[in-house]
Amino acid sequence: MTDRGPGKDKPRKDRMHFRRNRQQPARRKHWQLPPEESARDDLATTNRETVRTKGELSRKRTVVQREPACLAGTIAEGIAVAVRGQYVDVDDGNRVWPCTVRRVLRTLLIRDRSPVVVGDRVSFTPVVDAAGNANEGVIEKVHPRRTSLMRCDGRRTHVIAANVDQAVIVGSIFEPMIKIHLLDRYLVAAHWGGLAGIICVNKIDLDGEGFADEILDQYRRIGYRAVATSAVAGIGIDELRSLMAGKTTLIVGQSGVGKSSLLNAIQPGLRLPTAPVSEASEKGRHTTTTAVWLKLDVGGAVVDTPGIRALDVAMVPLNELEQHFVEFVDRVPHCKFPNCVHIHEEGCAIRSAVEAGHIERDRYDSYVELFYELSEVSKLLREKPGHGRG
Ligand SMILES: Nc1nc2c(ncn2[C@@H]2O[C@H](COP(=O)(O)OP(=O)(O)OP(=O)(O)O)[C@@H](O)[C@H]2O)c(=O)[nH]1
Ligand SMILES: [Mg+2]
Ligand SMILES: [Zn+2]
Repeated sequence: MTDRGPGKDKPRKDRMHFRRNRQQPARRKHWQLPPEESARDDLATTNRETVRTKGELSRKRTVVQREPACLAGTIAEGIAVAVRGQYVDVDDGNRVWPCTVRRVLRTLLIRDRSPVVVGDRVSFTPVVDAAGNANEGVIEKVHPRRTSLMRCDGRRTHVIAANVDQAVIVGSIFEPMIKIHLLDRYLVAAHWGGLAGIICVNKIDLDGEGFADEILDQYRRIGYRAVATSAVAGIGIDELRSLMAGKTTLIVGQSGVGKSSLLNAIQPGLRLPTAPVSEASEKGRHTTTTAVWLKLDVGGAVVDTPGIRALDVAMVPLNELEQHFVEFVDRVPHCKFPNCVHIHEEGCAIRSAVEAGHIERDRYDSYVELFYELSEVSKLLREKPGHGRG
C-alpha cells in the first residue's frame, strides 16, 4: 500500500531496457591474467577469470513519469506538422506551437525510433516564459497511430508520416525515368501501413510515345486509382486535387519526379521550393528535405515528403508479402500447395496467371524481388534472434 493513494499526482514507474548498441560484446576482455601456478588450488572451478559486459536482464533502469494532468498548465491537443531536430511544430487548429518532446516520452518510445512524426496526434503542455507568454509547448503524449507509412534503413524502421488516409505515389515518365518496382514497393508499404495507394505518372508533357497510359492502365486494371499529370502543362491537376479533397494525403516518390511542383499546381499559394533535376545524372536534387503537413483549400491536408532513391520494406513479414499484391489475393487459394510461395512450385496459380497474361510480369517481378529480399531478412532473424527491426 502506498500512502499517496491512487491520486492523479502519483508518479508511474516503468522499468526500461537500456538501448543496446551491440548484440555481442565487441571482444572478450581478458583483463585478468591466468592465475599463477601457486594459486591454482584456491581456484578449483575456474582457471581463468574474464570480465564481460553485463547480461541483458540486468540492463534496465527505472524511469519515473508523472501523468500529464499533474503538470502545470492545461493540456492542449494538436497535429505534428513538421519535425525539425529537437523541435516539433504542433498545430492546435488555431496556431502552430514549437514543442519539445518530454524526455521521458523519448525514453519510452526509444525503441520506436520515430517518437513523433508528421501527422501524429499529440497532447502538449503550453509553457509560460518569464514574461508570462506561452509560446512553446512540451509534448506529453503521442496518440496511437491510425495509419503509418514506414520504411526500413538497415536495422531501423522509420515512420515517414502517420494518420494519413492515402499515398499518392509519383513517378515521372522521364527525368528521372519511372521505376515501376519502386511504385510497387510504395504500394506494399502503403498497404502495410493501412493507406490507400494512388498512382500518379507525372511529366506526361515529355511522353511522346504514350508510355504513361500503358503503365496507368496496368494499375487501373487491378483496381487502383491512377492519374496522368503534368505540373508544367497543367494536365490532370484538377483530377488529383479532387482525389485529395477532404482527405489527408501523403505524396511520395523519387527525388525530382515533381511532387512539390504538383502540389504548387494544385494550390499555388503553397510556394513549395522546387529545383531542376541534375542534367548529368537525371536525378533529383533532394529539394524537399523534411516532411511537411500542409492544409488544402479544398479541405484536408497533404504531406509533401523528400524523395528517396530506394524503399526497403523489410518490416513486412515474408509470409504476408503476397497479401500486399492485390491481384494475387483471390488466386492464392488455387495454388496446388497450400504453402506455395509462387516462385518455383508446380501448380502455382500465380505463375499460371502470369503466363496467361492475367498478372503483369512487371508486378510479378516486383513480388519476386521483394520475396528474395525479405527471405534474407527472415534468414537473418532466424540466425540471430536479437536482430530486431525497430
Ligand atoms: N517537364 C516537366 N517538368 C516537371 C514537371 N513537374 C515538375 N517538373 C520539373 O521537375 C523538377 C523537379 O521538381 P520538384 O517538384 O522539385 O520535384 P520533387 O519530386 O519535389 O523533388 P524532391 O523535393 O527533391 O523530392 C523541377 O525542375 C520541375 O520544374 C512536369 O510535369 N513536366
Ligand atoms: Mg520536393
Ligand atoms: Zn503459388
